[in-house]
Amino acid sequence: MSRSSQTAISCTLMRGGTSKGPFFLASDLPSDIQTRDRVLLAAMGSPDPRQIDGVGGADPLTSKVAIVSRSSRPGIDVDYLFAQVSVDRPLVDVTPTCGNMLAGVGPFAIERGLARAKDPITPVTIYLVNTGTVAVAHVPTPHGQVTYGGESSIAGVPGTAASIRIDLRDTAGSVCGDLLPTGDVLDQIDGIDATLIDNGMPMVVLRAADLGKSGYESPAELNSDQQLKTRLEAIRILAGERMGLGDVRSKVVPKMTLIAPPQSGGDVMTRTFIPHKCHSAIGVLMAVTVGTACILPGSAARGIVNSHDGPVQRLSIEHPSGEFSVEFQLENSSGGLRVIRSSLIRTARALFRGELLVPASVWDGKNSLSTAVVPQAT
Ligand code: NQM
Repeated sequence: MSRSSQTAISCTLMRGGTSKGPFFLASDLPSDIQTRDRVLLAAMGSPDPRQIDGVGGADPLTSKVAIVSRSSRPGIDVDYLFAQVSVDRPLVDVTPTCGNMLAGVGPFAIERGLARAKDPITPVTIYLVNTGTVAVAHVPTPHGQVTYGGESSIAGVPGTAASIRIDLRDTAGSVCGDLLPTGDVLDQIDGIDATLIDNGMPMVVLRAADLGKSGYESPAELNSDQQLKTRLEAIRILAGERMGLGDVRSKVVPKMTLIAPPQSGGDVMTRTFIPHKCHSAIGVLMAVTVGTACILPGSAARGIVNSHDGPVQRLSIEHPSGEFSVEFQLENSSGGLRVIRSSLIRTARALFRGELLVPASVWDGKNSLSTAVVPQAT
């Protein structure tokens, strides 16, 4: 594996939804977690605001890694571990998952021989290691070949591509243990109404107006508002404690969403911080979680969101670059309203296949899961 002073690791660079990053087979990475994280930092070029010495795109949305392996769990095709590599800090966070990178997992699994393609669509069942939840990605595979070209467009990605329907189940409490980790649908933090919720992503949902914002500002405007960012971080730290996440100063969760009445025919307007930078759109599990907050009676979204009725509800979540539709299947149980399935459409594309090189001083290529030496019994 080691060529001159570099170690070569087999890799596919993929766009998954509105995110992008290298996809690795778990067996090609170091088995030891500290070494693995050093490899991921070196691969992306972190820490450095430009990630100049790596393949990261100098933005949280393009500083993401997917690690995929064949699953040994019954009924599951592959395990997907997501890693958020900080751009400017030497940190790799595997606390939350990423639903955008998830869109690339099905095609990658099929192309790397971890799932067998069917004609015309291959359902790939994926275990999300970070959150312990399961997703089924329906990958277009006419004649048993992954097809990336198609007619679907998603906000934040130019052009069109083949649509991948993703069904998510049992996402409630993915990191916090409960859908509403404080037990309440509405809390007060720092004098402000907030819904603290985790339906796949720990989130704090706040009304933009309560922070003196319209909710229609551009991400650039919000990103340059230091006063707002300081206030949001103070709320996030308090919320993180209450959500059972401990001290979240060096964690990327909870993420923060400001909501406002819809502007373009959707159901609610959003501005989401991940967690310190305003997203140009909204993440997948963030949309699922914010959408759930919008459906729950008595949440911070009351009076803002267009409400729907029935066991299957489609919510259009507006964001800075368009809208994100999520279909929710609901059940009314003794414990209240429950989301039993969320479905959405993403697209993905393999951009590059080859070897990613990291300095051999970071990793000499030994002790990957595929080459790990099994100690002899004595
Ligand atoms: O919520 C951004 C993204 C995400 C996360 C982030 C995501 C999700 O838009 O499922 O996809 O949280 O940094 O890719």
